[in-house]
Amino acid sequence: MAFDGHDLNDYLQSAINVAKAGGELIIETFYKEKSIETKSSSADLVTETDKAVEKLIFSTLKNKYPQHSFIGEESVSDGEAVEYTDNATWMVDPVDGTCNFVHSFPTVAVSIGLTINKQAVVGVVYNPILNEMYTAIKGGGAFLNNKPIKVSGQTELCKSLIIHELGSGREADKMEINRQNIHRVVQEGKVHGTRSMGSAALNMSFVARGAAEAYFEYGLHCWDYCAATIIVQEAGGCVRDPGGGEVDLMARRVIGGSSVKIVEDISKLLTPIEFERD
Ligand code: LIP
Repeated sequence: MAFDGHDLNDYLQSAINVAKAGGELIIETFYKEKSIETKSSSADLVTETDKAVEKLIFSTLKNKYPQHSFIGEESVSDGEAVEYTDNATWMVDPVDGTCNFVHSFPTVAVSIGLTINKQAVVGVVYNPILNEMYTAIKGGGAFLNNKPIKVSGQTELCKSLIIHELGSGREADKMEINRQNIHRVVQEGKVHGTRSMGSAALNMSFVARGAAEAYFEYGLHCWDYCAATIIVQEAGGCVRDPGGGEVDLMARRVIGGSSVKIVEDISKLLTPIEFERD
């Protein structure tokens, strides 16, 4: 599949290969004791494995695509600037769900997305522990372990299962708005239930596979939702900025759902939580 002169199939295959290699490192260390450091808050964690997986992914993809740009969770934490342009840009979260990884809770994923002209066009979300590989390229459909997936298509909020996250920030005012948002979605939306898996990439992939109707979060980063954005879109779902309009990968907020109606109905119930852009 070509996009603006780029061979998306080649990029997808490279992302799949390197996600599997990164996944091997996660599997090796998953049940071992980890050395943990904290970043922006006591709940924002990083381990040696996060760093090793990002290093592996970056060195492999930079070697193959030296003209491309790269944004990675751990590189940015180490002070690298986020440079987001129209250039082909890889957005990498080596271990999405680091807190889960630390606790050997099996929803963790290597998340590798690619944007061209600021649009997500390739997405790989790989959970090596459960051996689930979600993939998509623009115009090519979405897959779980090579089998096509699609969203549930549900349009009624009162028949929906909703995923949300507390996030890793611990500022009291933001946590309070988050709590009120969830409360409103449950009470006013009369939803079937809510879930939190601790990984934005997997949360969105669950919407893509039709296992939940929507996911929203404020405060996450571009590397958490870039790959899964194209996966949900290619599964027939809708991904937007919860403030309205197209999804904005730098806005640190996202809502993805099984239908435009579900996304709009939930968005109306949400009070925005402000974060500095990526
Ligand atoms: C995590 C996200 C999750 C969010 C956490 C964190 P990490 O990514 O996937 O949805 O709630 O705050 O950002 O830090 O484990 O890669």
